[in-house]
Amino acid sequence: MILIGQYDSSYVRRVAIALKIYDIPFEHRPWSVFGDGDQIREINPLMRVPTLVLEDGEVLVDSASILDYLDGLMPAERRLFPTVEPERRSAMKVAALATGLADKGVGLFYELRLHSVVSDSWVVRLGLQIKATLAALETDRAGRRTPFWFGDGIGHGDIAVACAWRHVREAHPHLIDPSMYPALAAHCARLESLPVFQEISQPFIAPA
Ligand SMILES: N[C@@H](CCC(=O)N[C@@H](CS)C(=O)NCC(=O)O)C(=O)O
Repeated sequence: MILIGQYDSSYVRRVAIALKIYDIPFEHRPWSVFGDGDQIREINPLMRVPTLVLEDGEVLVDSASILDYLDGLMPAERRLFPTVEPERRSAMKVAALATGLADKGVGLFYELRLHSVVSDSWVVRLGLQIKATLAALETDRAGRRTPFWFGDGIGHGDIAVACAWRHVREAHPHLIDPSMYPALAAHCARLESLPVFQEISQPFIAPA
């Protein structure tokens, strides 16, 4: 398998971390969506990362579909989402909030960086969405005592939250006061200390 995209993308990072946890070998092509956009478009018409090229040449796009495919390669007991309800829907909700948070963070970055006339109302809305989502995640995490979100083992929700938290904070250093989200900050710090998070890591680089 070939994973395309840089690890400063929270979506690419969470796919790479899952690949590592699943012990699935892959080649990494750290192409930039801007600098290497033409190359990416030849493989993925959306010009987005992550893009995963499979052994048979099939190209998978979008982190949720990619992870769903990878989960299907694993026996139920190794999957990073629970396979039974209601645990599955709870974990998917946390992961969806985290990826939605990442979407808002990326959207805010593009709005501020790429638009010659920035929409103030859109920027305000994105900021509200980011902070409200962080507050919801904080409340949920603060009510739990387990080392990971849903118990003793890492899951997709944990990974998605930690990747989105880091990306949003690095892309928007003045937007978030981490002291307002102590449970979330501690959760993400614990994950960042894991060897797999240290290996699959790249500080945010603003596109030129
Ligand atoms: N929903 C997508 C979002 C991926 C995404 O937005 N990736 C960004 C990089 S962080 C990207 O490719 N941006 C370029 C673009 O959208 O043109 C996923 O989960 O994979």
